[in-house]
Amino acid sequence: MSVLIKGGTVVNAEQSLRADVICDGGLITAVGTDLDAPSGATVIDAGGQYVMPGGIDPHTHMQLPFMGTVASEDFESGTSAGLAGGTTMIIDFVIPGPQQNLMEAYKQWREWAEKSVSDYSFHVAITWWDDSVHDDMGTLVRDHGVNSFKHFMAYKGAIMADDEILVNSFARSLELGAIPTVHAENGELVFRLQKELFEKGITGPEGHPLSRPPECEGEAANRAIRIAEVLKVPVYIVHNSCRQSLEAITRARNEGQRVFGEVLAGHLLVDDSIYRHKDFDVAAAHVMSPPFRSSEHQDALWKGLQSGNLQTTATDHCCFCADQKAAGKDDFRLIPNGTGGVENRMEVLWHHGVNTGKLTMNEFVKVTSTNAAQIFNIYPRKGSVAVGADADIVVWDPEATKTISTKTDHQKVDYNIFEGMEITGCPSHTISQGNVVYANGKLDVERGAGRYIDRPPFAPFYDALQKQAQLAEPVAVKR
Ligand code: URQ
Ligand code: ZN
Ligand code: ZN
Repeated sequence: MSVLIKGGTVVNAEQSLRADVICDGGLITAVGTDLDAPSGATVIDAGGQYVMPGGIDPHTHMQLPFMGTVASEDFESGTSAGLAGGTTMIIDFVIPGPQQNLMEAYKQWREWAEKSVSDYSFHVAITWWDDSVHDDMGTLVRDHGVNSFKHFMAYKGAIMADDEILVNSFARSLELGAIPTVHAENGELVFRLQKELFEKGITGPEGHPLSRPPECEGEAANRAIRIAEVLKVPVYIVHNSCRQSLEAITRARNEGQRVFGEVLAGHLLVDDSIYRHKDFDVAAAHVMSPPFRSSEHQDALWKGLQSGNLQTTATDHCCFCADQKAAGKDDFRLIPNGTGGVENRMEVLWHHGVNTGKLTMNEFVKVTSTNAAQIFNIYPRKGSVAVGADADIVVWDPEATKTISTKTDHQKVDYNIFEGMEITGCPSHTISQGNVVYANGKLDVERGAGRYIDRPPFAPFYDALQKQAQLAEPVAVKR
């Protein structure tokens, strides 16, 4: 299928220019003025619209088995919802249980993801440690295109990584040319605060944010950053929700340490008063970790994006419906943690970021696509409207208006954390692998069309270490 996107303004991270775009064979084959349509091409009139790299959401959990249930969104419906919102690639997570073989878990998630309708990749979580984990990390980098390893510093008694795991895995990541990423909350402190609150009789969702104060996040973010500093490895902090973790990142970056920070659309726009809502279902629908915070933290996070101290935006799309959240009806600790948003990330960021002047259009492209592509080493294949790049494109109508609601959502969750939000600016068309998969409100996707995207290691480390290993091999001395 070939597509001519005519009359639009191409907006990349570095520049905007009036140009037509031709996609053919899954790639962008031409970017220029007054291009003619190849014979049989689909022509999209992009007059008055912006032609941007498809969004990359570097943090989703489709059909995640978690806290005794399974997330309601699967890879087919979740990637479809992403396309409806202009996101053309997700990076999800393989999360082995403690003592579970990494390759077995990786194989399981690869099977689950085969039904995806758009491209995807996986961070692999390190939830335990022994020599087999060390070796499997190497196999995943060398043979399976994994260049990032996740560490949950929260979730004691489940998937929490202690300092021993962090230190071993961070060091191994450096050897392999991979980047460690962390969910930064002090799991021991959270566990204790949860217990104290519950024993005091605070059992409802209002206990959730009380048990996870921003100081717990700031401590863990700083600890992960300091471990990375000593081991001389880059580090990526996922879903920063507060001033304290941002301060840890900013300090390190100001000292030249290679630290990256991610922020969720939800943490920029939803505040913690929701946990005191009289309706349990509404409050529980917002239980995710780290929790939504007060406006003080939202303001700090916006400044983090504007200053460049936070580089990517994501959703942590991990959906649980009311019947699942009800598991914590009498004990907030049992409410499955997670909220949706993969369909709304770009439009809420455009409305509250670009329309308000907080972000330029180019900065919007950086934080919704290009930076994630560069950090996870798939740029310029992804994250750019340029000849030779994958034809993953969103045609953005800056005048279109909508009111966000589960009633019109494609994502499979019964509560939208942005419910009722009126926005201006959203996709008119989404192109994935050169196919028009979303046009004027209608999806036209194919189950299984999504591809697993290999993310190469940051070669210099890996190659150098391989050479070093060969040199170190004892050479048999001929007598
Ligand atoms: O912690 C995560 O990122 C996963 C388990 C999704 N849930 C959440 O509350 N963030
Ligand atoms: Zn997390
Ligand atoms: Zn997550």
